[in-house]
Amino acid sequence: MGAMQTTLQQVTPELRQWIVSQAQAGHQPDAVLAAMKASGWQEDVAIQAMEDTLTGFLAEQAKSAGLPPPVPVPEPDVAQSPVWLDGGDRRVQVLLSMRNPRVIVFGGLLTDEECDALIEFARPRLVRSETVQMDTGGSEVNIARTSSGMFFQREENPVCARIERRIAKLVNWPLENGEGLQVLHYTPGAEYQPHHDYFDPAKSGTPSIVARGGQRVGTVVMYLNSPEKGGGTVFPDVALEVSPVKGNAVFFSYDRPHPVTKTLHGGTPVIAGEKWVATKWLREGRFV
Ligand code: PD2
Ligand code: ZN
Repeated sequence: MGAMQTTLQQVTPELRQWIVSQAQAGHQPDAVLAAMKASGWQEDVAIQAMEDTLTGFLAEQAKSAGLPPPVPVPEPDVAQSPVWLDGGDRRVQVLLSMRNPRVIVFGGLLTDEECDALIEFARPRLVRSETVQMDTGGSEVNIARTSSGMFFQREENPVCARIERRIAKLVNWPLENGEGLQVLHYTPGAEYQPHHDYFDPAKSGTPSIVARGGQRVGTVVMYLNSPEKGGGTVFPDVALEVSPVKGNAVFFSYDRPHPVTKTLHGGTPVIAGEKWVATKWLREGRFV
C-alpha cells in the first residue's frame, strides 16, 4: 500500500507553484512540510519536492537577475562550531564566523616567527603597490591602495610552503589553486580602499586573467604585525571590522564574481604604527 501511494504522489506544476508561494510568503520549511504531510504527502516525497522546487526557483531567479552562476568555494569545517581547526601542523582558533558574507577570523594561523620571517623576506623586495588594471589585464599604480608590496612564488621558500599547506588544509582547497603569497606594507595614512577581490566579468582584461586558474573564489589576509591604531580590515556591506592582530587572519569566500556576495572589503588607514599583511588568493582551479 505504501509503495502504491509513492507512485501516485505526482509533483504537479500546481504543487510547485504552491511551494514557491509558501516560501515567498515567508513560511518556514518546517511549516510547509507539516502542511504537506497533513494533506497526505509522504515525508520523503514532500522533502524532495520542496528541495527540487526551491533550488530550481532560486537558480531561475538568479539567472533572470543577471547573476553569474555560483561555483564551489573553499570552506573550513565550521559546521559544528569548533573552537579549533586542524591546520595539519598546527591548531588554529575560530574567533568569528559569519555566514553571509562568508567571513571567518582565525586566531594563531601563523606563529610570531613565521610573521617575522615573511616580513624579512619581503622587505628588500617591496615596491609601490600596483593593482591589476582591469581594462587591459596589465598593472598600474592605483591611488586607492597606498601601500607597497611584493609577490612570492608559490612554495618559494620553506616558510611560504608550510603556510600554504596549512591554509590548504584549513580551508579544504588544493594548494595548487592558490596564488603565491603577497606581502603588503602600510605606513601611517596608508589604506586599501574598499574593493572586491574577484575579477570584474564586465572588464575586457578579465578573460586573460581568469585563463590562469579561473576566478578568485577566496581570500586569506594574514596579519604579520599589530599596528598600534587603525589598519583593520572592514566589510562595509555588513559593517564588520576585523582587528589586525599579529598571527591572526581573516578568510572570506565568494561563490560568484558579483557584489551580491557582500565581500566588499578594505584596509582602513593606519593611524599609528605600521601594518604588514600577507594575502593568499584562492582560484577556482589550478593556478599556473
Ligand atoms: O590589508 C588589508 O587589510 C587588506 C584589505 C583588503 C588586504 C586586501 N584587501 C587584499 O590584499 O586583497
Ligand atoms: Zn582585497
